[in-house]
Amino acid sequence: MQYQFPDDFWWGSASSAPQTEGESLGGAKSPTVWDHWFALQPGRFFQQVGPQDTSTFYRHWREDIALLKQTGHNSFRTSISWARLIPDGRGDANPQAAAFYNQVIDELLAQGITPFINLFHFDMPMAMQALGGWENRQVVDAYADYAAVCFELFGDRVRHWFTFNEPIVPVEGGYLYDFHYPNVVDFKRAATVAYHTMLAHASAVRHFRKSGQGGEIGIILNLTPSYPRSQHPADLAAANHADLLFNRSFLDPALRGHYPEELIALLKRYGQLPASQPGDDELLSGGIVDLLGINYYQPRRVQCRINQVNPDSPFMPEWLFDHYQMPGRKMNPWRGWEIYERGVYDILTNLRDNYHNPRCYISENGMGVEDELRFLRNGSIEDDYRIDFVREHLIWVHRALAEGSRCLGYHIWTFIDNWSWTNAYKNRYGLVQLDLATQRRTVKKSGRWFADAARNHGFD
Ligand code: BGP
Repeated sequence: MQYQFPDDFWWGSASSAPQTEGESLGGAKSPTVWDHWFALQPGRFFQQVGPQDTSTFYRHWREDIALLKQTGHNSFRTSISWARLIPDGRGDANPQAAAFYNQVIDELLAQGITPFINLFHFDMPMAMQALGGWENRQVVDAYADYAAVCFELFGDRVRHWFTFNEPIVPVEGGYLYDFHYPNVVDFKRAATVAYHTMLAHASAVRHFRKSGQGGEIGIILNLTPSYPRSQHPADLAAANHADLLFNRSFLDPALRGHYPEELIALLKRYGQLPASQPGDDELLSGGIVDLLGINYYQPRRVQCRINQVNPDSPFMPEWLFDHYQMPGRKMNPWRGWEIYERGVYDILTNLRDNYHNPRCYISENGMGVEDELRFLRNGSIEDDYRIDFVREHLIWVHRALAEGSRCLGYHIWTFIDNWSWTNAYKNRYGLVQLDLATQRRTVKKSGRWFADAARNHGFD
């Protein structure tokens, strides 16, 4: 076998409660920001398909876990819905929801599939958002209590916990660039949300350590390597600023237990430093993770600003750099994201060299494609482009492993075509095709390829 991976490498996929569970307002679940926003502005969602319309894992979990097995998974990430487990965000767990998650965890284990459980995937309960969401420290405390409930209920069987998936996305989407609720555009508020999210992370880690349950806890970050247009010092400075704001703002507290001095100085210089309280630094220092999840989709290419900033305009990250599109770059035209497979290697070697080579794994990587029915042959989607995409990324992971990276696995995004934020079902990512109308599931060619790779611990 040309590309052989360790026998205990994690082969799996990632998904999330809000994108798969369905029963969004049933099953005693309370609304999240997504249900609320969809009710307010259905026109923002592709073909007005909302979070209620999913593969309905809430009812199909047993069938889906059988498909996980069939597609070679030895591990699988999903999330717990805070709004389902504790409908008002605070208080006791709903027994019906606890029973659902217990069944899922037990069935995964019975099938030999290790559950990776994430506690928050963009799905703020509306009751908490009504208090100000992550801007309000009471929500930080409520989240920590929710995490403690999860450790107590499921910690005897779950060995791999994650506090957050891509915590920067609600910051960017909800408070900077207007693509998530609550549609605020304000850097200072964005910085506060980011800061409080990391306090929530560290509080959950503290509860986890106190619980004495075995296993490990981590965080999942979408890392976007920042490549400068040239080696000119001004372009290098632009890339460094983008890296500080979009990667190191979460990576450093998660792996080093504190923010980079350079980031603090930068935010101070522009009057954007969020307010802190005594005890925060100590709390953050306890938030160092055991395991880092890395979501990688695309790099960030930047150059120094071409035009001068209008000093009267509100501060935005783009004060510090301009985006730059590399000529000849490979693109995923449906998602508008650059495909740069080597980026995953650059992330892993950066972690090895600059962050003491942490235990980590690729927690998301995948390719969303529109109108996949074009590739239907004899009843199954022949998605060779997805196989190539995964293969090419895995080859770079393989090389990083050979050079000493402690990357422990690879999870594709995603298992089954799922509902995605405002894009709904426009782009399909799954190893398994979903017919939304009939709920019929059909394994794609990539699902069969993935099963073989997982069973053979590699591929040629
Ligand atoms: C990541 C999210 C996933 C998923 C994926 C694909 O940022 O963690 O939830 O949605 O991106 O992106 P999209 O669905 O927006 O195309």
